[in-house]
Amino acid sequence: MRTRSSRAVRLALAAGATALLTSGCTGREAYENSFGLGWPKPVTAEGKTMYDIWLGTTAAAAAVGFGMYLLIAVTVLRDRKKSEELPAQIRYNLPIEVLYTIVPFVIIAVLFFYTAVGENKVNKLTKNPDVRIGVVGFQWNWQFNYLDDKVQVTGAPPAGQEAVLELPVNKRIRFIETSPDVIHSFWVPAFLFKRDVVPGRLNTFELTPTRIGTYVGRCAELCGEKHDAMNFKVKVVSESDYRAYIQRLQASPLNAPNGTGAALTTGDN
Ligand SMILES: [Cu+2]
Repeated sequence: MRTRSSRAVRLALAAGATALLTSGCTGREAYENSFGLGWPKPVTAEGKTMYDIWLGTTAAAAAVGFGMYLLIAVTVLRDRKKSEELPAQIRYNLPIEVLYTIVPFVIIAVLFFYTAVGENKVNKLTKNPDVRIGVVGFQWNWQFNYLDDKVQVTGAPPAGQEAVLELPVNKRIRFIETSPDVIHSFWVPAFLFKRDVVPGRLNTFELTPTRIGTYVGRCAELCGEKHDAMNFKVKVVSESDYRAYIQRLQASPLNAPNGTGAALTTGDN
């Protein structure tokens, strides 16, 4: 029995050491390779803010959780039945009651503060964004309007050609969303950002992609029968690749404004 349990302990230690060694790195590298406690690494400047809030709230939740388990363990071990004598019967303890009213309030206030500050930072609109993209979510696909260059790309519904949104790296992109039918939701997990696309409204936000690459995009609002066909891709490319892409779009008559689906064009604001 003893041998088996000591072998289990040794195995657990070996597994832990292997995990540490294989993930062993420092600073920036550690950040790139870490698992983000369940979150992907953000590839936008704004995503870092949300990522930090996530890490902070998770750390706070973990601290509260460990604190509770510790208190339970102390009570279980210290106050277990020792004799037939009934322990002292206490009705209330004012200091402790005040403490467990104030402490959660302080925790919530701090979390609320950082959330509000982060939200304001991420929602901020600038006077002169570098690129303006009109995003139209419709049943059941996406249209991306390059408003500065007057070209557009439309994904073929329901599951034909996937809509691809190309964006230049390190440029501030303004997204202006709308929908001609029902509520959709523009979601790029790697951006750590999601915003509903609402008929009759122009939801506007700005993001700055910071890493070249191809990222998955989804509709995150159940919008009807072929909701699952509303997949798209975001390609973050260099400035020169972006210009070349826009020129290719301009050369194709299919991608002229209103070339496909006049009803879908986003208002220019
Ligand atoms: Cu949708």
